Amino acid sequence: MKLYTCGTGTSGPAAMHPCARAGKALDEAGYKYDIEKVGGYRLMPWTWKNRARDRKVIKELSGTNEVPILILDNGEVISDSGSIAKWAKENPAP
Ligand SMILES: N[C@@H](CCC(=O)N[C@@H](CS)C(=O)NCC(=O)O)C(=O)O
Repeated sequence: MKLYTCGTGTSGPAAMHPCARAGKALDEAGYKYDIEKVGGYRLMPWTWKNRARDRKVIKELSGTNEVPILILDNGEVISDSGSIAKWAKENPAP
C-alpha cells in the first residue's frame, strides 16, 4: 500500500492538511504503508516549473494533480483525503 503526498508528507494537523488527514486515518485503522512525496504544489510558485513532471504519476494514477492518493495492494486507486479516511474507517487492517 502506498500513499502519495505533497512534499510535507503526513505531518501537521489533520484538520488543516489533507495528506495528514489521510495518514492519520490509515494509522488509526492499523495500516503500514509506504509514503511517496511529490513536488509541485500550486501555492508554491517556485515549484511550478517542475510541476507537470513532479505530478505526472499522480495524473496518470488518479486523473487529477491533487494528493493525497492511496494505491491499495490490489492496484485500486483512492484519491482525496475524505475518500481515503472513509475507506480506512470502513476497512480496518485485518
Ligand atoms: N480536496 C482535496 C484537496 C487536496 C489538496 O489540496 N492537496 C494539496 C496538497 S496538501 C495539493 O496537492 N494541491 C494541489 C496542487 O498543489 O495543485 C483533499 O482533501 O484531498
